[in-house]
Amino acid sequence: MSPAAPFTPSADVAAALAAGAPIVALESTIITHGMPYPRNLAMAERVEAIVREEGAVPATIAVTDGCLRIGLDRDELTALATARDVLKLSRADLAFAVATGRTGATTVAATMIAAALAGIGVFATGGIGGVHRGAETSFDVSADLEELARTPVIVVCAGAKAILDLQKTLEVLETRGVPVVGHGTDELPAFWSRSSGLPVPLRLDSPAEIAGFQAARKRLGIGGGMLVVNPLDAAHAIPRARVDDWITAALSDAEAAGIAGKAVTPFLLARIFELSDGRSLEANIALVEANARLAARIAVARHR
Ligand code: PSU
Ligand code: MN
Repeated sequence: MSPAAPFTPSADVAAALAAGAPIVALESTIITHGMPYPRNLAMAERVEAIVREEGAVPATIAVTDGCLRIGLDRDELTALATARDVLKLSRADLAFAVATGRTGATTVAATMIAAALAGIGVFATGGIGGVHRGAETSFDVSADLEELARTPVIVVCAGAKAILDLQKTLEVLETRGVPVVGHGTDELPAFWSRSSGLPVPLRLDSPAEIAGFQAARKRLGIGGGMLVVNPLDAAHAIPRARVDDWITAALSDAEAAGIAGKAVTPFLLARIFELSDGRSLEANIALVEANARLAARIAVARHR
């Protein structure tokens, strides 16, 4: 990489980029703000191993001491998983962390920006941010949606997190021209649950078809990303009615505590983890692993 490159790849990622080999981007906010230590670290390491099993190279993205890193080694993942006061970076503040020499974890939006900068076209996460319940008064809409509209990366997730208003999230994605593709499903998954009661706009059942769809969008000059929604397997999924009780309780706790802005999603995830006696975390880990596997298969299919 020339000194002018705006990011620093790991040796593995640099080699894969040079060889044109399949790479899967992974985010770091899920590690620092989405799960407690030590499960966050075990999840991050397992997800990387799954991507490798499928024949792709994992690239976990973060900013460390102002350096935009694409691909982290074991020690660096450990440092991130145990660090305190890590910034949560989105489009608005990714460059702030770089300019001020800070350490920050990248959200879906910031990870997409970094992936596209490096030429990585596939990214796996748990659940994207979206339109929050009550957004008509709070105006809380995740920057992830806007990023999907503008940045050409395939994002594999288990839907938007079910703490959100999923119907409004789908409406915004449609308005902004983001395809939402159900992988093997006609129904939008609801993160910890397989079902949301909402139809998914498009459906494709294989990694090759998903890769082909994004290639066709590119040929037609249609910019922007694609959202692939992958339902969690039935063994790990939690019935929607159970989850709804935890969400309702967590939302009222957040309101009572005056939580706003970037803190909302991490607060709700942590509260639901407590209310569910850890069940939500088990489901969250299982769905991230499944999404990483599918993303790696899509990355491999793009290279065929
Ligand atoms: N998926 C998970 N856990 C998470 C996230 C995704 O399973 O914590 C993170 C992603 O980084 C996503 C962020 O971008 O939650 C959404 O935050 P917000 O609602 O503040 O935009
Ligand atoms: Mn928000």
